[in-house]
Amino acid sequence: MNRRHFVSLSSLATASIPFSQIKQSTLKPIVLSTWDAGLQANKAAWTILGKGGKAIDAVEKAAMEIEATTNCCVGLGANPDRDGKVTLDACIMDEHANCGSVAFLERIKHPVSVARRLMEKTPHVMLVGEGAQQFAIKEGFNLEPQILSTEAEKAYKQWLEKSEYKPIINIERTNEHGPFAPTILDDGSWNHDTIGIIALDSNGNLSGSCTTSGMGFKMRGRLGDSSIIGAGLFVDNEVGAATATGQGEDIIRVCGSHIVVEMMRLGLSPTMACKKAVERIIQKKGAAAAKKIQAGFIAINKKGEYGGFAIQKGFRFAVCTLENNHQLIESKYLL
Ligand code: SD4
Repeated sequence: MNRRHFVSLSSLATASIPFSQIKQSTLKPIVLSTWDAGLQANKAAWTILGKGGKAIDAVEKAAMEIEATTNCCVGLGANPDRDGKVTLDACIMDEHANCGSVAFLERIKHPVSVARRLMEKTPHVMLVGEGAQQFAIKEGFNLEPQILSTEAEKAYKQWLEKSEYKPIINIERTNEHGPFAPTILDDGSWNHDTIGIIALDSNGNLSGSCTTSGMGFKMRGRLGDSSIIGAGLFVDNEVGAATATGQGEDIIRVCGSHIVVEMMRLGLSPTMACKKAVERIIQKKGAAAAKKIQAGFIAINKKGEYGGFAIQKGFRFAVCTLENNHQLIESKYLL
């Protein structure tokens, strides 16, 4: 992604729309992605969904689009762990409840595609670390050089000055911008490191994907929610799909995306279902501690209704439907 493209996304970002002003669509297809980078992801997804293609292909393509960027978001250009190595987690889930997940994967450009290959070609759901890398290489994925992107190297050097291990997801890179800075900062970098994508295709089938470099400067080997089916992503083709972003540890504790889908099964709208998952995190963590973290969910139900909810202000998600062409939406929030 070049600078000009960033600027155009940034200007779109400032034009985000409060959720209440968005016309709800009950038309298929629809794609929803977390954060401002979701606009770019949705555009990639729409090249498939807009032509009547399958949701599973769309969510993989959208995740790949962002994995290929080199600006401290997700993929190999992202922030490293505290040992200076980029380690990636991703998962994918289709309309038949097939799922694949890779975690602690190094030097592979498209973890989401390795996850899909695992889902389609093996009896397993998860592969981690060296085993995941071996599988990827055997499947023809290139082993990329172990180097940091310019942005990540700069951020890592800055972090090394204090080497403070204070992982606060989604607000950790905002010191000079205030606690809840925009999701695209003035220097063009993103203050988050994950993208989750959920889609309903024109045949009425749901799928989702989620890909991340995890929390910047994390402990080596640390996993968040993003590659955990039920936490970072969950799809039930009879009901709906949900994905999460934010402090992975707290999302795992409540199995967040699974809660959202189960709440939709009970009849809640996608927005209210996401709110329930946020409330559960706050209930478990306590309001004072929850104020210090961010976690957000987005969801689509089988009818193509959609919504999102976060703990804090500042979470946005992108939607594309036939009626709402590439909108960025300010999520509702609780605290
Ligand atoms: C994690 N949930 O690794 C991810 C981080 C994230 O935007 O969502 N960042 O915990």
